[in-house]
Amino acid sequence: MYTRNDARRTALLALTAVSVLTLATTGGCRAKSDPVVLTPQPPASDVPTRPADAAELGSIRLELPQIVSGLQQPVFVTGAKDGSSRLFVCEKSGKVRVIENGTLVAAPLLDLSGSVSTDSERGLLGIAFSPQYAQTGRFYVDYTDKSGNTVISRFTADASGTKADPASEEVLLRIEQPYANHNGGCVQFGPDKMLWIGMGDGGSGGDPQGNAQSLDTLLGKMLRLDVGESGAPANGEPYGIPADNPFANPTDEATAAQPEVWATGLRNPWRFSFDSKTGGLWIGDVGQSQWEEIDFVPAGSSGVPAGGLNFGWNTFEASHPYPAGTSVTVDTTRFTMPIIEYDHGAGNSVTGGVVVRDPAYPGLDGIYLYGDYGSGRVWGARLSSDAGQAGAPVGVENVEMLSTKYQVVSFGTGDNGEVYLVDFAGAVYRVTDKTAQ
Ligand SMILES: [Ca+2]
Repeated sequence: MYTRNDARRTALLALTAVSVLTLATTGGCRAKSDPVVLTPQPPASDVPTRPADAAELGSIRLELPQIVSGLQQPVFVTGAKDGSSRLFVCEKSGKVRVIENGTLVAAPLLDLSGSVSTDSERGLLGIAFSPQYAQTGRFYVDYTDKSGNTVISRFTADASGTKADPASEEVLLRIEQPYANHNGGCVQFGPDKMLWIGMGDGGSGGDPQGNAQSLDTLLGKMLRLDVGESGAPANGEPYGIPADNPFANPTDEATAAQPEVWATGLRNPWRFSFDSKTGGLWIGDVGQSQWEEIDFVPAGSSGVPAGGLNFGWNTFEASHPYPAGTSVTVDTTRFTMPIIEYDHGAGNSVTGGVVVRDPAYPGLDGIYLYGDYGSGRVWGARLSSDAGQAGAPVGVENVEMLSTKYQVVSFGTGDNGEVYLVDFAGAVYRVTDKTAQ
C-alpha cells in the first residue's frame, strides 16, 4: 500500500459542506444556453469517417426505458465483460449491486458500507472489472475511507461472479484528500489494459493548494497504473508503473514528479471513458463556477491516448482564464483545451458519458452521450473526418438529445455494448433509439 502526498499531509477538514451532488441547482434566472464546440480539434486522421447513411443528430429520438429502480444513490453502472450480461451498480453508501435479467438482486457483489465515508462527495464512487473477470474474479474500486482518503483497491469475487468477500481486499493506493469534495472517483481499464484513475484536485474551491498544476501530487490528475491485467506481471508491487508513463523516470529531482501521473490540470474528472472502438479518451471535467468542459484525446496510431497532457485547471476553467477576469501570463501552448464547453445557463456539473457502440442501435453508433447533473440535459457529440468542408479540421456535431428530469450522475456500458444512464435519485435507464418507430 502506498500513501502518497505525505509531504502535503494536511489536517483533514471536517467539512460540513453539502455535496455538490446535492447542491446542484439550475442556473437561476440565467437564459438557457447550449454547449459550444471549441478549437483546437484533433487531426482528421485520428477520428473515424462518419457513415454515409448516418442520421443528423438532431433528428434522432432517444427514449429511456427504466431498467431498475429502488437503488440508494447510485453513481455508476457497468457490465463486467464476462459474458454474463449482468450489470453492476455502485451505490455511494458502499454497496456494489447486481442486476441480473433486468432484476435488482438482493445480495450485493460487495458491501463496503462499514468502510466508506459518505458525507459530501465521498463514498464508493467507481468500479472497473478485470478484462479477464470471468477467469480471475478480480475487480477494482475507488472509494473514500473513514478518514476521508481515496482508496484504490482490488477485490476478488468467488466463482459465481456475484459475491466478493470484503476480506479479499488488497489496497493498491491510498491518496490523502485535504477536503471532502473533488475526489474524482472513476476507474477504467484503457485499451492498454492499464488501470486509469481520475483524481480530483483535492477540493475546496479554486484549487487553493495548486494541486492540479503540481507534479508532486496525485491530486488533479489522470493516473495510469499497471495492475497486472495486461497479460504480463506488473513490474512492481502492489502495482507497476507503465514504462511509457510520462514521468516514469523523472530526471529532474526538483519536480518530484509522481510516476503514476498520466495527465495533469484536471479539476474533478468525475466520469471519463474510452471509446471501445477507437480507444479515444473522453473526460467530463466538472467546472468551478462558470464553465463545464468535455476533453477529448484521440488514441491515434499508438492505440493509446497521448500522455503528458495538461488540461489547464486552475490556470483555465474550460477555455477561460481562471479566476475570471485575469490574464494568463504563461505559455498557453502547453495546455490542452476542451473540445466542448458550456456555461451555467446549460447546467452546473458535467457528467462525462460514453461513446455508443450498441449493435442494437446502429443509428447511435459513434455518438458520445454526456449530460449534466444539475439540469438533467443530455447531449450528443459526434466527430467525423468528413463533416467539415474540404481542408477543414474535424467536424464536431453537438446537439441536445434529451431534456430529462433526472439527476444525471453517470453513464455506463453493458456487456453487449448497451448504454445506460444513472439517475442519482435511484434508477438506471437504458438508452434506446426510437427514431425509426
Ligand atoms: Ca480544462
